[in-house]
Amino acid sequence: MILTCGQQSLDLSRPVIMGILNATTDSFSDGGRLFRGNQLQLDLVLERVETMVREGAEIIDVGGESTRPGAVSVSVEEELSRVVPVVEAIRSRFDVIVSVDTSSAEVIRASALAGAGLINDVRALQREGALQAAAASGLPVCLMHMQGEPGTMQKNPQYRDVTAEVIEFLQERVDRCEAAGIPAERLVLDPGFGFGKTLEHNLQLLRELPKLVSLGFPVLVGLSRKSMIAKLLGRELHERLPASVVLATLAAQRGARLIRVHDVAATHDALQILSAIEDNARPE
Ligand code: YH5
Repeated sequence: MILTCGQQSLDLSRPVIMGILNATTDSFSDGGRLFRGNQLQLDLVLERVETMVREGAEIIDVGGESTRPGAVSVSVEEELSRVVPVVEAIRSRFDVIVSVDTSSAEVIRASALAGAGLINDVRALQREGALQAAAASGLPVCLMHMQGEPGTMQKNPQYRDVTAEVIEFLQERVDRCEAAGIPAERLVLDPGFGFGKTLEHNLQLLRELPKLVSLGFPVLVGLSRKSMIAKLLGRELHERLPASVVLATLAAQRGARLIRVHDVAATHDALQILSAIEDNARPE
C-alpha cells in the first residue's frame, strides 16, 4: 500500500494524482508553454509545479521526449538537458515526488542522481540498458503497454483480445524486471490508453481494468485529454476537461491508483468525492 520512491514514500491506499509537466516544445495538449523560443524556462516550470502541488498533485511527471503519435524523436543529450535541471529544480523547492517519463538508460541514471522518485517508461524498459539502469536506480518503475512505436502506432492497431494481450505483455515485462533485480514491490502497471489502440480497444481496456488491477500491482492510467474523447464526443483539446475528469473517476472506481492528468484541481475534486464514498468518511 506504500510505494517507496527513493527517499520519499507514496501512500496508495487511495488514488493519487500525477500532474503532467511537458518539458517538450511539441506536446499535443500544452506544447511549448514552458518555453521561451527553444529554451525551457525554469521559473515557468516551478510556477506550474507550485500550482499542481497546491491543487493536489502528489507526483509530477516530467517528460522531455514527446510520445504523441507522429512526434519527432529527440537526442539523449537534448532529453538530458531538458529533464535533469527540471528534476533538480523541483526537488530543491518542493517535497513532491518527481517521476521521469523516459525510455533511455542514461536519462534513468541521471534522473535518479538528480532526485527523481519514479521512472515512467512508455516502452516498459525494452530499450538497451534500461532494465539494468532502472534496477541500479532502486526506484519504482511504471511499465506501460504500447503496440508499435509512437510514429506509427495509431495506423490500424489490431488485437485478438486487447485486455488479454496487454496483461500478457505486462506480465512478461514484470518477469524480465524481476530477473534483472527489480522486485515486484517496485513495479506499477499501465495499459497505455491511446498507445496503439482504437476507441473500441480503449473502451474495452477501461471496462476490463479490474482484470489488470487483480494482478496485484498498483495500476496507473493516463486518459487526460486523449483523442478517445474526440472520437466519442467530438471535443477539441480545450474542451476535454469534463470528459477527462469522468474518465479519471471511472478508472479510479475500477481500481486505478495513480491517475496521470493535466487538470489537477478538477480531478482532485472528483477523486475526493470517490474516496469519501469508498471510505464512508467525510472530508474535514
Ligand atoms: C500514459 O497513458 N501518456 S504522453 C495525446 C493527447 C493528450 C495527451 C490527443 N505518457 C501516458 O498524455 N505515461 C503519455 O491528446 C504516459 N501513461 C504513462 N505511464 C501522451 C499524452 C497525450 C496524448
